[in-house]
Amino acid sequence: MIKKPRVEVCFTPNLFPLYAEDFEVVVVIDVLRATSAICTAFHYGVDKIIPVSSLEEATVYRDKGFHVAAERKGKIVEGFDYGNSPLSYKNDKLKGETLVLTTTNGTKAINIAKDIEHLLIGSLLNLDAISKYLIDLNKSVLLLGSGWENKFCLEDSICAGAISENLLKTNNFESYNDSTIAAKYLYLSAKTNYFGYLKASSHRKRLKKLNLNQDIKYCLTANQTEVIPYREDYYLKKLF
Ligand code: 3SL
Repeated sequence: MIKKPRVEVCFTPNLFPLYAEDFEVVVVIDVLRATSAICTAFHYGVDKIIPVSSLEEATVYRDKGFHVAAERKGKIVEGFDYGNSPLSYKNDKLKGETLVLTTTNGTKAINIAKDIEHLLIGSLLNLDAISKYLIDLNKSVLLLGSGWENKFCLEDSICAGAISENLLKTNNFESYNDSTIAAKYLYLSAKTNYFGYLKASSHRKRLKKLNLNQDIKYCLTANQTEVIPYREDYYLKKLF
């Protein structure tokens, strides 16, 4: 019997080593807000994004004259021109340019998975587009939530549940892990009203305190772009 490719969910980056060796494809998800910002920046014409994990690396790029975005704890880091608000990339200021990005969790998760053959960027914004791409690719895929400082977070798990459901309902994929079942049920409970469902979630509250409600609403509105960012060498490009 031909084995079907698997789709599984890994809730946090520190669990990634437990899953990594079974997968040729990893989708990194940070709905609030890094992967939503990345999808938006590509949608509006950014050419390349270099994800870096530390502020030290970001500073080196800044001093060389790159455009650098740096976020920690939801805020733009002093001395940098850009942060992690997807809304700030909804314009053509960086069209054709390279952006260096460092965020609290999202860019770290991307770099943790850097040795995987196909590394893609997912969010609710490109939900259907990335699901379709993964269905066509027909390889085993791990959906990696960025979490918050290696702790579980709801919005990434819901998005992972949505993508895994899209794949599993084709009957061309299978899954064995309870994390994937849990993500599916979170998604099914949340799918008619992501914003309301996440009202008590830690990151929604954290961003609300920073007056970032518009960012939250935007990031939780599915299917606003068809772009699929992927890792090529040390930077991200968009496939479509
Ligand atoms: O953790 C991250 O990478 C960020 O997306 C966090 S924030 O939404 O910018 O606060």
